[in-house]
Amino acid sequence: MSLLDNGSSEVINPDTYFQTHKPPRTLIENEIRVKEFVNKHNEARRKIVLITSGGTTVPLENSTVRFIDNFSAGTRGATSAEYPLIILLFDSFQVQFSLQPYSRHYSHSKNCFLDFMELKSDGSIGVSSKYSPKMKAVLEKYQEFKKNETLLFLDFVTVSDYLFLLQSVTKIMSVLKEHAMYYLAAAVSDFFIPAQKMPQHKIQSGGGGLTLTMDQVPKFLKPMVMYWAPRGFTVSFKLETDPALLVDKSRHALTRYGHQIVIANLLDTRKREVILITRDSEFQIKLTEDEIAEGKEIEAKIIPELVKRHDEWIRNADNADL
Ligand code: 9Z3
Repeated sequence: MSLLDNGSSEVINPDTYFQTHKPPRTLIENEIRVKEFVNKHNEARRKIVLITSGGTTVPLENSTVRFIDNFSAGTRGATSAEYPLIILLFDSFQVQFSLQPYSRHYSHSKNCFLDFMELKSDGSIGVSSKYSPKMKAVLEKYQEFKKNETLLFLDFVTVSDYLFLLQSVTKIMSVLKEHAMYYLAAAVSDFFIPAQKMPQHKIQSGGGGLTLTMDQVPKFLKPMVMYWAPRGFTVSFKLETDPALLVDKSRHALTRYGHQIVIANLLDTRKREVILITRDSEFQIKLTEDEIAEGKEIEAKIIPELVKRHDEWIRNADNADL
């Protein structure tokens, strides 16, 4: 007998999902913030990249005590958001905080924050001289983005928050047409328990084990690419643990959803090797041993490649309009 039986799960279409689930309480205020941000940059004809980052949780109770989480630390999204682009980041805000751009260099460090400090001879407190060159460089970049207001930060916790936010944000960003890039790096749950099937209160123990039946999360990429943001440049990530499945599953996603790029990565090697897959090409991006030793991050190669391809996408659309 198999421990897992995922053949009988119900498939809900995205419209039904949105009709039968409550939007997050902060959705309207977030939509207002996003509209302001998008309109400001759209007036200046700037490109905007939506980065989704971190993992979504799946609650087991409506008044949630327990939930299912996943491994994502949000490194991919937070690292990608440090490049000089106009960015709308939505990031998971789990119990184990997901990493955020700039502060990520320190927040999950094994050092206590006090280890980064030192007492100066005049009695004042400052950054330890050992860490200050790197911290200065990060601080300069951080202050630059704050001054220019080039990053808008929104957060989600559950897969439901994520889906509602994604629908709203991509619809608002669709005014940018080809100037929008959607970079979907969040690790989105594949299975969930619909609100109407969840108990209201904490599941009680004492009656033996617990058996869960979960439905499949609706395939939101299809309506996103077809209706919410049809002219944008969409890049999704495909995560697998079995190398034999990776490329086929990524190709399948491209044909099924009709978007532009799938970045295929394996759990174990995701920080040093990915494959950019389009309908007619495969392009490997890899860090060399020397680059890994220097501390180079793979996003330093992924982002410029995507910016180049997005610019081509915009040029092709401009030529088609002529
Ligand atoms: C990814 O594959 C990301 O690269 C990682 C990054 C989540 C592996 P970390 O956050 O890890 O840096 O620790 N994201 C997409 C995973 C995903 O849920 N993809 C869906 C799928 O595979 C399609 S949108 O079906």
